[in-house]
Amino acid sequence: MNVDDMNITRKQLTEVLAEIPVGACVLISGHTRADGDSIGSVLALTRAFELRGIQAIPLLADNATPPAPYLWMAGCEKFTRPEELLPESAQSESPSNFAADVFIALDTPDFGRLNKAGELLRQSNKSIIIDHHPPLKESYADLRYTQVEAAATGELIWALLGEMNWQRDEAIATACYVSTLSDTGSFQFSNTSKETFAYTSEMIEAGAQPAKIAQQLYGQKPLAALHLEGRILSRAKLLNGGAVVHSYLSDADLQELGVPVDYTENLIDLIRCVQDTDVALFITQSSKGPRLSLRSDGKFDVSAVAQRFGGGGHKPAAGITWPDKTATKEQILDELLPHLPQGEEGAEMASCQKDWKLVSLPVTEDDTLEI
Ligand SMILES: [Mn+2]
Repeated sequence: MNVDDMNITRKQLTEVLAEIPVGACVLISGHTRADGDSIGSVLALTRAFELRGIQAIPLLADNATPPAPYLWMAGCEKFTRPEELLPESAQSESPSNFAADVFIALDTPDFGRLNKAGELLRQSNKSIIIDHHPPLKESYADLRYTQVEAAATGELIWALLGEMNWQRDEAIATACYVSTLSDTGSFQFSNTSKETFAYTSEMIEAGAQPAKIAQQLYGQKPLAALHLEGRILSRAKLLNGGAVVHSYLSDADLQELGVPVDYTENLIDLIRCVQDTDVALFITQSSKGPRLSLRSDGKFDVSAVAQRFGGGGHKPAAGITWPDKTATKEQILDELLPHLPQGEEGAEMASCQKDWKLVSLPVTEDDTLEI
């Protein structure tokens, strides 16, 4: 389809959504390896349809349960796996049919990231993408609305529901807050704007509880997850003359330490704080092949580098599923590092050998008074 026909304006999107009738079967999906924005935006839009008397089904892209940190969210129990709607028959490999009236893909710029839900999109009568990722040249749906200025798809959904005068209850506010908190790295990343605070302020007004949500998302890890983080921190290394900080993890680490995959989201954030670095690079070696995460402070465009290797994302945050599934970490670094920023010769060493004057921690009169 011609790209110009497929991209729609915000006004057109609101019209399309408003015209979906009661009784329609609506599937709403996020992307593979669901994160906070994927889960939050899907639950928010599902609930918004429900409040209009339209039965929408929140769909996972993978045949898995939502990650543990999100299970407390209202409506999370309604998440449906693609295999529940498309059971493979015992005789043949081919899945059965399930034709939704409307399939809405959220936070997912490319078809591959719909994973198992992709087949359900193909079988649907109409498909719509609502997203904040920079749009790819080719689209996979009938209609596409993209707003790259939105910090999260959940933020976009919140604003959209407001513009359409659709009801926004506490569950929707909470889901959109989860989206925004996740995608802004707790309001730390360069996508955090004054609009972000304006919208999250409205979400709090409507019942979202910041402390409770932060505690659920970041304050409820199994001890083994901390041990995994320790391993990742101890492996952190400076490359490219100190311009790149790198660490990694493998399936074997998870098995050895007994960490569920649910606690592997955003591990790259552990290392991106190293001073004077421009890019953080995290490599996950799994049975499905290597997966890379790249982050920058927004000055260096990591999505351009990711695209060279078949990946994608935003300017400050991108990912790559490495094309060669059998590549070692060293081979990946050899190919990738020339495309990342270069620092000065010897800077890696200098950063580790600063002449710190502090030899012991300062002691206060009464340590118990320190908070
Ligand atoms: Mn997002």
